[in-house]
Amino acid sequence: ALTPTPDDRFSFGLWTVGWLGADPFGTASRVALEPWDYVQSLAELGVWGITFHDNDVFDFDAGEATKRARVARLKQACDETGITIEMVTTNTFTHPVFKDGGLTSNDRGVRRFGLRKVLGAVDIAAECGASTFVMWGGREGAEYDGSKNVYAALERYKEGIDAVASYIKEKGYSLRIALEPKPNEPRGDIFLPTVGHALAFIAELDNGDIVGLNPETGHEQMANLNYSHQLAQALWSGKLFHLDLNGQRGLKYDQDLVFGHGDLLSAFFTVDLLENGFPGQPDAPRYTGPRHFDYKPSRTENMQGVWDSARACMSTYLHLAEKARAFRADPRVTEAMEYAGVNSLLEPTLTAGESLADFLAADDSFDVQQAAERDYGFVRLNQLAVEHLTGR
Ligand code: GLT
Ligand code: MN
Ligand code: MN
Ligand code: MN
Repeated sequence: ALTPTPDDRFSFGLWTVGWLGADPFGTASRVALEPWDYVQSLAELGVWGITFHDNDVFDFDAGEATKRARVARLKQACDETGITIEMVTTNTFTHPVFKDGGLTSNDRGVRRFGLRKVLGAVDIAAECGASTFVMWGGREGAEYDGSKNVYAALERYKEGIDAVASYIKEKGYSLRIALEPKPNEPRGDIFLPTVGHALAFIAELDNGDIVGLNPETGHEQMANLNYSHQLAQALWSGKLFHLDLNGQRGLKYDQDLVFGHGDLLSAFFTVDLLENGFPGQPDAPRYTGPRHFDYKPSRTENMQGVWDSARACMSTYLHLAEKARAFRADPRVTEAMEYAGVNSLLEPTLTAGESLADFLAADDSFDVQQAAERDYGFVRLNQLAVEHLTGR
């Protein structure tokens, strides 16, 4: 059951298994394969889908004919191996022209160039049958407060995202945009640093109906946030369009570890939410998209380690899914959740039809002292999760 099949709908970015290990201190430790060669190997592992940036498939300065030929070759490899291209995105961060951002650069010429590049990638996404278009604005930000008018930057960001969304609508593409927050790296401060900031931004858009989120485990954790809570709020807002699963150990550079190799207990509850939904709420929104991994095979590994780490992401997910199902089915957990009042939170605070006047006049004969002394049993409930996780 820990061997993935396409039914599990696991997907990988070409830039994940394709990461060559170059970091700010060292050059590549592996050699590049062609995009279609990664597809072949991923299919053999039981992967369902892939995702890519325009420049994972063709060079930044490739001509039209080369672009077309390479995308066609990739598509063909996907068709032949039964792999779905589920998401496409644009690289607006590697080339130095984007050093001050693609959509929020102080240089208007760069913004016009960046927007054209993004629209070009939207066409590729539609042509490849993708359903999601991710926008990670890693270079949209600043190092120095005085260098950027943040009000104007947000106006330009809105202008850019709205333009991309209206292009999708005009063309009749069945694509939705998913914004990917990150607090910092490569910029000192990135705009839309967390899920919450992105949700507030989306609410201000003219075309926000087709704009949602692609939250990444490590990115939220770099902001010291609880990833499962961020997923939950995105679901509550109807905006969890896609996700980037990986691992991160604490507040440091973006590690992009294998899923589960960071905060394992948090990964357990992430999978629990994705697989089992909100407890006691079968009708609440659920995530139905691909289980997408955005991780980097460590620089210490050769190709053996690349495929081992891709397999590890998937088998850990399946393992946690099994554990999370057993956790929810355990009568001790049901009892502990009952004791903890987990389902009592489903009940509205005001009674149906109760006016505020009635409410203020009501006598609940509430015992403050007794409530203050109540035991919630959250620790016992959490220990049951730990015991399921560790197989005790
Ligand atoms: C880049 C980034 C990732 C994003 C990718 C999408 S690119 O690797 O670090 O988190 O998801 O643009
Ligand atoms: Mn990501
Ligand atoms: Mn990351
Ligand atoms: Mn990353």
